Amino acid sequence: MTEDKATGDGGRTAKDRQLDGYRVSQEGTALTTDQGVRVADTDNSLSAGERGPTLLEDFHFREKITHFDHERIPERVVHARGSGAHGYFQVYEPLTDITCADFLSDPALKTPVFVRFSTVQGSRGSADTVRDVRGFATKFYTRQGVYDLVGNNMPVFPIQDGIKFPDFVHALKPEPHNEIPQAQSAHDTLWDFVQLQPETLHFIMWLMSDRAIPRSYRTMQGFGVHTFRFVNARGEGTFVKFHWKPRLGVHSLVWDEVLRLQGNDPDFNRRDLWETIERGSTPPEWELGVQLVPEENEHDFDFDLLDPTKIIPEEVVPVRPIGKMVLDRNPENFFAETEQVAFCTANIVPGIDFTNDPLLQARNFSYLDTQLIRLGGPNFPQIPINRPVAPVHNDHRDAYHQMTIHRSRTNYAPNSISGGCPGIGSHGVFQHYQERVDGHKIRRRSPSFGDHYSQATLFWNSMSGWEKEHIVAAFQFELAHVERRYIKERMVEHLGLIHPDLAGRVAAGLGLPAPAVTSVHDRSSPALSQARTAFDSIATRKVAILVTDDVDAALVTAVRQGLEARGAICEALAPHEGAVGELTADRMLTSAGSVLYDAVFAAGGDALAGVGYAVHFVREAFKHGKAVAAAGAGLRLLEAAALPGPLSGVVEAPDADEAFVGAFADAIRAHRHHDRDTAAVAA
Ligand code: HDE
Repeated sequence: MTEDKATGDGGRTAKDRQLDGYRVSQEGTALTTDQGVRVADTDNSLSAGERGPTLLEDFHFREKITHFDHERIPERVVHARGSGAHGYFQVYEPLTDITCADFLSDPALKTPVFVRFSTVQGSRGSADTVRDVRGFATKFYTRQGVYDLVGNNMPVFPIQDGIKFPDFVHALKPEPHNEIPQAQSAHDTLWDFVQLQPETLHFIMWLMSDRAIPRSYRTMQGFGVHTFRFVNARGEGTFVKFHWKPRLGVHSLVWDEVLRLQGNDPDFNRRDLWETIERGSTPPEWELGVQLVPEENEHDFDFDLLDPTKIIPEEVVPVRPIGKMVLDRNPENFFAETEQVAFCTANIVPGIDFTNDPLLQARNFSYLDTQLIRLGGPNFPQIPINRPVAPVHNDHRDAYHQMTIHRSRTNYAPNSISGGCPGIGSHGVFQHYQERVDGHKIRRRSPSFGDHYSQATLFWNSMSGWEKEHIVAAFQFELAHVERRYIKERMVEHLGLIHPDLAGRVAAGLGLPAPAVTSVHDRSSPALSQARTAFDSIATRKVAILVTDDVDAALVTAVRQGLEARGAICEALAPHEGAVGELTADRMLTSAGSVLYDAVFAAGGDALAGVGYAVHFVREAFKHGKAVAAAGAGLRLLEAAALPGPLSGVVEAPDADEAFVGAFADAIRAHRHHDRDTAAVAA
């Protein structure tokens, strides 16, 4: 059982080797029917005469069309649009004192994983960059069976009890009469639900924040959301909350950029993940952290640990880093892997268990149920991407798409004919945590779930100035799209209970009176602010270098080399493809919007200042808070762009020396310069 150790076999995991058995290459093959019969012609159907009717006996035609007619399966009812990747997880040190999970016991072990990131509201073909929660679902192929950590990029959920999920999702999705709007929360039904269901409010604060518009799947956090349980070999439990922290920090887009990206590249997040993994130099990486709460401290908080609309502030219970995950291989076939992967919160392994969080309990039912319709029957765990690497032996039989030829003469237990096999193992078996449960059968929300405002206030209090500005603007944008005035008014009232400052600012934009001031607490959790994330690297940031034929090639090379040595990705953009002076354009300027880049360097030559699209490009990048640099003849472009100043993140110099490159890199490292958010510049 050492095949998953960190060394050997070129870094390939047990899952890779298992998938090898299903991988098929078409190279050098001849076309056949599904029955293996070689085909002579696939361009013309069999007909009675050249201009006559098509014949029913054309089995190749019928098979080809029939297969095509059945190519689609239902998309996921939520999280329909997603992107997946393979990788591995490695624990830093054995956690055997708190959990008997094998994959958390040995730092030398690389457990294969498959991760699927997703948006929630939109259809499979919707744009990536929308205001939405992102799914962050991880399948660990452990030696003890499959463990699924099916999380989101926000640590709280809009509802407390799973029975409200259909209501929430119906309200969120396009409205039923005209199926508008696609992948947007800015419409009446969502906000109607929110104003009537204040348990949504903490989540709504997150949704209105920049967390809902991540720059990349690689720069967002992941959360298990629920409180789970670790269980050790002695059967002792510890409450646990899971956190994924991206190595490159938590970075977001800005709203205007989001809107323009939907046209420029609807696959922006998907492409970013794919290209980064293909490039290989800085594979996406997260650290897994846990917040641990001993069983006896369950009631030490002013909220209920079982309430999924609450966080445990990191300042109260610190996040302990326990391991890292690296995604280093793209799927080979989107449908076979990313579309057919089936996650389920009930897929747990020894050492991890549930709690009575009512949302989690509902999920444990929903996920298996949904796969039955989506993947067409109970044998979906046999689909290659879903197969555990641990051996599977049981008496489940038959059903649609059975892939296994069970040779046993028995399919029941107990049996004597097959020697009692498969028998009950004695070690490594899953043992449910022995929790005492006692109560009346009732339909009632626990009073301990009753406070819907304090943590929404905590979130607001924890934001920096620019984050608050973005939240206010998001509320204004969303509520401006709501037709019914009373819904806006009710929302402003709710916001007043979160923070009068928030309510007043949102109300002002909507032309509504600010609600009466109520007193709110002033506690904060600084760890919630993106202003405190990692800004230590420019690795994988994309830099556009604007050039024209009269460009100084040495200038471009110096800057490019300096930035690439720091891990950035540079592309030279010129008014035309092909040779530009002594350089070669990576892309035609007019085929690439500034929104596809994190920074822009105006390199020149002299002609650049006269290229209208280049002027627009720089102004737009500036408007979106990006690092803007110019040197040599490129300075003229900055003059033509007439950027307001002085504002941060604009770097200018006659020559591109090391100091210039260093200053530009520092400006890029800051990700976005938010003092420009309100700068009066049209782009
Ligand atoms: Fe899900 N959710 N969910 N959810 N969810 C699904 O399962 C559901 C919830 C999450 O990439 C569905 O296979 C209910 C919380 C992710 O394939 C479905 C409830 C969290 C994904 C479903 C929740 C999530 C799903 C749709 C409330 C964050 C995508 C297709 C009780 C912790 C997984 C599917 C992937 C997918 C039901 C609440 C995250 C219908 C009933 C809380 C990341 O089963």
